[in-house]
Amino acid sequence: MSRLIVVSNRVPQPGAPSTGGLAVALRAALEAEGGIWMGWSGKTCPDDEDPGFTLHQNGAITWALSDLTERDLAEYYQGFANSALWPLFHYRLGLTEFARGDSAGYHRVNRLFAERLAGMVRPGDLTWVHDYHLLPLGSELRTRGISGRIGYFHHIPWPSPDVFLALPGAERLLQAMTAYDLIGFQTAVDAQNFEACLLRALPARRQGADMVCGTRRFRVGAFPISIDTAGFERRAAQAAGEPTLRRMRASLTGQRLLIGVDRLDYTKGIPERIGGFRRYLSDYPDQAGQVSFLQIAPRSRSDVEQYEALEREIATLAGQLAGEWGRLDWTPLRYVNRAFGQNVLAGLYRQADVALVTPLRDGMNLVAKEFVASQDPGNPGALVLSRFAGAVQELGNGAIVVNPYDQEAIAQAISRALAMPLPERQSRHTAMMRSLRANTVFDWCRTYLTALEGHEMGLEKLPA
Ligand code: ADQ
Repeated sequence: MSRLIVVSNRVPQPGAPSTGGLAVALRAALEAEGGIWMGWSGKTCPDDEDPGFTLHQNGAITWALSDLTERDLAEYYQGFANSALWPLFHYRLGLTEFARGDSAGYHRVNRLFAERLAGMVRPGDLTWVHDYHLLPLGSELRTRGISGRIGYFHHIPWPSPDVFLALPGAERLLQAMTAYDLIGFQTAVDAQNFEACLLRALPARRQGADMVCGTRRFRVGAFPISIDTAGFERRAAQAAGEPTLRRMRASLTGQRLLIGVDRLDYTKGIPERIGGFRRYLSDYPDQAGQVSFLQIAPRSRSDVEQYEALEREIATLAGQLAGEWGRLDWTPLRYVNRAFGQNVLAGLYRQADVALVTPLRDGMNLVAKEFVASQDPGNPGALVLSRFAGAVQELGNGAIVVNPYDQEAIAQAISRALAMPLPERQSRHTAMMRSLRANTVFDWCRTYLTALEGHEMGLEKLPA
C-alpha cells in the first residue's frame, strides 16, 4: 500500500498535539494514508560524533528524527538556509551572506537526510518535501534509487531571476530541483519567477503544462496555503470568556485596538509598521488616548546576527514611541515578545478593530487569514494588508491594501480602517470569508497531493 512521507526541517513533537494549521493538516493526511514524518530532532551533538537517528511510532505515523552536529546546524541552518536563502528569497540581497562552507554544509545535511530516508521509502510511496532548507533533497533521493513520486512545496516567495541568480551555486540548486515531479508555490507569480529562472539558467523548456529539462519532466504550479477556517471561527467565538482576554479588554478602557502578530523577522516590516503608527499619531493627534496598538512578536532565530540587530531596532523604536506619546494613563504601543496559544490568539484577533499585516515580502502570511476568520461577522474588524504578501491574492478584495514601505500610506490606512462604516466592514469581511471557506489548509493539502499523485510520471512518455 502506498504511504505518504513528509520531510521538513522542523517536525512537531511526536507525542504532543499539533496546534498550527499546517501541522494539523499534514498530520491528518499522514494518519489517513499511514506514513512517515522526517526532519531534524531539534538536538545537536559534538562534531566528532555521529548524529543520532531515532524512530517513534505513534498510531499510523512513524516519526523519523535526525540529530545534527553543531557544525551541521551552524552551516546548514543558521548559515546557508537562514543567512543566505531566507534573505535572498525575500528580495533582500543586501542581507544575503554567502559562504562556500555554509553551502557545502547545506548540501551535506541534505545528503544525510536522503541517506536516512532512502532506506525507509517503499515503491509506491509519495514523498512530500517542504521548504527552502531542503531544496536538493529530491535529487539526493533520486541518486539513491528512489523512483517514486517526489513533490516539493516552497513556503516562501520565489524571486525573479535577477535576484535568484545572484546566489553563487544557484544553477546547481535549480538543476537539483528538476528531480521533483511537482514543485508547488504560494502564488502564480512565484511559480512564474521559478520557471523564468529555469528557462534562463538551464537548458529547460515548457511542454504543454509541464517543464522539461534533460531527461526530467515535471510540473510547476501555485497551491496557496491556508488555515483551518472553521477551527479559527469556532475558537474565536468561544475565546471571549478567557480570563486573559477579559483582563485585556478591561485594560483598554474603551480604546480602539490595532493588532500586529508576527515572528520577529525583518521580512515582516515591524519597524516600518511602528513608524506608520507613529505617523498616524502625528497626523491625527486627537486620536492620542483613543487607540492602542498591540504588537506581538515572539523572538525567532536569535542566534542569527541580523535578528539580534532587529530586536534592538524594534525595542528602540517602541521605547521612543512610548517616550514621545505615552501618558500617565495611556500606553500607545504594547509590545510583547511572547507566543500565545491558538485560542488566546483567536480571541485577541476578534477583539481587535484593525489588523496591521504589513510584511515587506511574505510567501503567504497566515496571520492575515487567521484574523479574518476570527472576526465576529456581526461587527468585523478591518484588515490592512501588504501588497507584497501572498495572501493579497485571495484577500485583496476585502482588505485595505498598502505598500508596507510607505509609512504615510500605513497611517492613512489606519485612519480609514478605524473610520470604516459597519456595512462596508461586513461586505469586505464576507468577500474575504468566501475565499477562506473555498480554500482551507485541508483543501490545500488534498489539492497538492492529488496533483502529485495524478501527475503522469516517467520519461518513457516523453516524445523523442
Ligand atoms: P511564517 O513566516 O512563520 O511562515 P505566517 O504565515 O504568518 O509566517 O505564520 C505564522 C504562524 O505563527 C501563524 O499561524 C501564527 O498564528 C503563528 N504565530 C505568530 N505569532 C504568534 C504568537 N505570538 N503566538 C502564537 N502563534 C503565533 C512561513 C512563510 C509564510 C507562510 C507560512 C506557511 O514565511 O509566508 O504563510 O510559512 O506556508
